[in-house]
Amino acid sequence: MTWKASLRCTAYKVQQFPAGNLPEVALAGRSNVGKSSLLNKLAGQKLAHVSSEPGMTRSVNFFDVQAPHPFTLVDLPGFGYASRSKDERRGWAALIDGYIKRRETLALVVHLVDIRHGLLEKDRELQEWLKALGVPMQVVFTKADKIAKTKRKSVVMKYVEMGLSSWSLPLACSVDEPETIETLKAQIDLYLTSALK
Ligand SMILES: Nc1nc2c(ncn2[C@@H]2O[C@H](COP(=O)(O)OP(=O)(O)OP(=O)(O)O)[C@@H](O)[C@H]2O)c(=O)[nH]1
Ligand SMILES: [Mg+2]
Repeated sequence: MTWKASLRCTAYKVQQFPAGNLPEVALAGRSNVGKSSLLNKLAGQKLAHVSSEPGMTRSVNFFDVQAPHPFTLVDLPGFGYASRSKDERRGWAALIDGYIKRRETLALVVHLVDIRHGLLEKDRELQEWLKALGVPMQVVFTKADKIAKTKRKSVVMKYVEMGLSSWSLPLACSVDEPETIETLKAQIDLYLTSALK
């Protein structure tokens, strides 16, 4: 499935969010978990900035995607990164908060979690908060290449047994394994097809 994406808007403040006209799928998760990297793979081109240092994305970036079901893919700043100044962290938190609480077109949050770490406290807080707001979420374990293919299923099942909310069974993705990216694309497409009716 080929998707074509283009940047519509970069927002540093809630006031800069564009009018929502398409269903939105937002990538959320801790800093450095691989949100922007995954976005680039989904889009099939390098649109978002990636860094080995946590705290790279500081704005909310809206990308319009031409797909069987057109939608907007949103790259959010990461959370849980302690080494920035308090003011800066407060600004990002307000931005993520403002986006998730107020975005009427938000259809699905893809919650990215590092497969090596599983859900940490901040991930649990995000899940509780989304549940309380009634926002559907799909869990995706990132950096799957860090774990042998033969062990992935049992690792994912262990995290499932420990408790998590996900629209369908969590997926394990690696930016270096195109088949895992295709599976996620199919899942998002299925969500947009079936759940939004
Ligand atoms: N091994 C491996 N590394 C990855 C993968 N995805 C991302 N990375 C690396 O993880 C680091 C962080 O990637 P980003 O995409 O910038 O992470 P982010 O979640 O957008 O980070 P913030 O914008 O700071 O919240 C980079 O060094 C990436 O190369 C993956 O699937 N496998
Ligand atoms: Mg990023």
